[in-house]
Formats: sequence, C-alpha cells, structure tokens
Amino acid sequence: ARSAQWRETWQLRAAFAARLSAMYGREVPAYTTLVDVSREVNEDVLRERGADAERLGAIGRVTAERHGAIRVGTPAELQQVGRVFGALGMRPVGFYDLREAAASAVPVVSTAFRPVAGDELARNPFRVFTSLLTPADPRFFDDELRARLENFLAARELFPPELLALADRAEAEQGLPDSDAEGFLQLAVAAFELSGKPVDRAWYETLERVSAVAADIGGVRSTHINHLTPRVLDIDELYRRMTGRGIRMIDAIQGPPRWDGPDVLLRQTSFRALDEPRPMRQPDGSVVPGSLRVRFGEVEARGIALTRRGRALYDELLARVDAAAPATAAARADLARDLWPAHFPRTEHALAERGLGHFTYHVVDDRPRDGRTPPPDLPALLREGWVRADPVVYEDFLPRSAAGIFQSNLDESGTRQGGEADAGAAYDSDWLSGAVERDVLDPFALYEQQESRSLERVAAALRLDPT
Ligand code: OOG
Ligand code: NI
Repeated sequence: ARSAQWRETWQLRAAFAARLSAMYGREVPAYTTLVDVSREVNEDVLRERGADAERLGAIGRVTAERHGAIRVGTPAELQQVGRVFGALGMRPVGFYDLREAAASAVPVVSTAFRPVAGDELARNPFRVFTSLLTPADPRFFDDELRARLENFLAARELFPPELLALADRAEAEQGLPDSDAEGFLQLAVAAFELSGKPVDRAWYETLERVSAVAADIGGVRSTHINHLTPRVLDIDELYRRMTGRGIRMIDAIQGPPRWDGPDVLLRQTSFRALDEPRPMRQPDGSVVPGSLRVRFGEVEARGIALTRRGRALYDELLARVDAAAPATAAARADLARDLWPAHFPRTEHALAERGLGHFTYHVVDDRPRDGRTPPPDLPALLREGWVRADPVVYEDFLPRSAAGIFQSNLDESGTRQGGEADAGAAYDSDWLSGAVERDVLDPFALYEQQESRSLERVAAALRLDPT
C-alpha cells in the first residue's frame, strides 16, 4: 500500500466532485436549495421505505452522487477533457446525437465521462455529460462562420498546461501525492468556473443567431460547468417541494412516467438559473455591464438499466405518446401513465424474466444445504431460493431528456436549416472516439458484461459448493 499522503484515483474523483459542488453552490444559490431539498426528500424516503429505498444504491452513494455538464468546441479540447477526467478514473461512455433529438437547434454530439467498474461507481459515481460543437454541420454553420468559429476556438486555451501535466501523471500513476493533488484539484475546479473576463458582445450575438448553445460554447474563451445534478429518491416529491419554495421548475419531469411498477432508466427535471452579471466588450472597445444566463439546476432519479430490448420497448412507448401529440406536459404524463401498465412489466422479476432489465445474480448465503444439487436453470435457482437478483442501476443518460434539458434552458430556438446532416464530417461514435483519442464505450455492452460476470460467479460458486 502507498503512504497516507497518497490520493487514489477515486479519492481525487470524490474530492473533485465535492469541490465543484461547493463552488457551484457559492455561485448559483438555487443549487444549494436543490441540494438541501434533495437531502430532505432522501431522508424522508429512507425513513418511510427502509432498506427498500437503498435497492438502487446505498444512501451514502446517492447523497454524494452528482453529474455535471460541460460543452467544448474542438476535438483537441475534448481530448484534453478526456485527460482531466481520465485522471479521475472517468471514461467516455455512450454517444448522444443531440442535433436531431430536439425541435430547436442544438449543434452538438455528446458522451458522458464516468467510472465504469462497479466498485468504482459505488465509491463515487461522479459523471460529466460532455458535448462537442459540430461546426462542420452545414445546417447550422455556413463556410464563413465555420471558419471564423474554428479560428476563434483554435486560439483559446481551456486547460492550463500545468493542469494537463498533473492529469497525465495522475492517470499514469493512478493517483497523486497529496502535495500535487491539491494543485491539481484547484486548477481543475478553476477550469470549470464561469469566467469573469469580458465577453465580446458582437461575436457572442453572431453565434446566438445560430444557436444559444453555439454562443455558450464558441462565444467565450473558457468553458464552464453549466449544471450539477444531485440524485433524489422521489423526484415527484422534490418537484412539489421546490415549487413550494418558489423555484419555478420546467413544466415536466422528463423520462418514464411515475407509476407503481419498477423505476427504470432516468427521470430528470430542471430549473433555469438567474442572469449572472458579466462584463461585455462593445464593438468600440468599451466594457459595459452585461449578463449571461448559462447556468441552471437539474435533479434526477435513477432506475434500473434496461437491456437493448427493454430500451427498444421504452423508445416505442415514447413514440406512441409522441404520435398522440398531447397538447400539454400534463396530458403527456397522463397518456404515458395509462400506456405503461399495458406494456411494461410491473415487477422486477418479470423485467428480468422477459429480458428487459439488467440484474446481477448472487448466490444466497442461506441457500439449501441439505445435499441437494442445485437446479440447472436460472429461473429455478431464483424460485427455489439459491440465487438472488439485484437490479443494476442505470448509470447513463437519455438523448431525448438531454435535448429537453438543453432546450428548456435556452432563450431562443436559433436556426437549423434543412438538408443533409453532414457534408464534412460524419459525427458518430467512432468519430468521437477519434476526437477524444479514447474508446467511447457502449453502455449496453458494459451492463451486459456486469450481468454475465455475475452469472459466471454463480455458476462457479454452485459447482464448488462443498455441501
Ligand atoms: C447537457 C444536457 C444533458 C442531462 O442530464 O441529460 C444533461 C447540457 O445542457 O450541456 O446534462
Ligand atoms: Ni444533466
């Protein structure tokens, strides 16, 4: 073991998440309210439901759990993001194309950096949804604007070389000595703060005409965390309490409806932050007071990871709700709630049996020990009490919800022309792997691996069972 003055990767990750949260709470007061209310709701749920409340994660993990979001402009910047998060044991998982997922203009493709191994997630599951601007998509940018944008982006520096050097060391050595950890954490948090430097108003507004997201990414010389999201055990209750405190939430909770069957995937809701004063540089060079409204708050409830089949069913139900074209968010929620019970299994057991949800399987300690041989198949092993199924929590994101979150926090819808998506680059998962210079992992494959490894352990344990 290394000395006490050594910080392991997960300790760096936990410390980074905590410091980022402290910074965000200082600068965006409504976030502090959100964290407080989330904690209250979680304590109440724990009191009411007992151990059942922790079925999808121990309360320690859930209380510390956060995700953030950042947006960057170039593959080179994304590669650097990959190094900073690599130092924290976070790898790119999933490819999300938000250019199509929203009604308005969101010219980005995204991935999420997160820990991958089960024990790492249990220690601290911090994740960051990371979006990359798509200047080569002609539906958003013409050649001239694209060239200006790429020049502007090429000339800025998001991460100081000292930070990247420490990140590379931390990743290679899987941690840092305390003395270096402090500097690394300070530089990393600073890199994600909202800068106080003057914003070039004309350039910002030029990009805003394409999309508020384009301006947020390419209109300034730095990046920033745009939200941090705590996890809550009852998001409907949280929504009511936040509204009761006078914080105006968006009009819906995104994702699956509330119902009396198992919670699956992810439910999220958000609120807009306030204008924040930031200096603006006028075309004549003078600097005047201005404001940006680019940071917000979000909260989420996590459910069981679905298999590819389960996800296809979810997407199909969503499409059916869309097809009915409900006029309001409330009508939409009612429709989904009515549709769900007819199609989605109402128990975890049925979710597992129909191959719709992911579970890990574990040999039960007080299994039959009277010399019987265990039955040969999983359903019988479960039925006869040899093996227990634990739900796998969904650790990723949903493109539709993500697009909804982007959209609900934009002032204007911007413009997206019709036509073919990509004359220049095909923005897909492989392209993104190339940009970040790391494999973008497939979330379904990760869940499948987790499940099949647990089954291998069950098989080995039951064969070796001495009784
Ligand atoms: C990211 C929005 C996506 C989520 O939770 O789905 C997201 C952004 O606005 O940059 O964070
Ligand atoms: Ni989010």
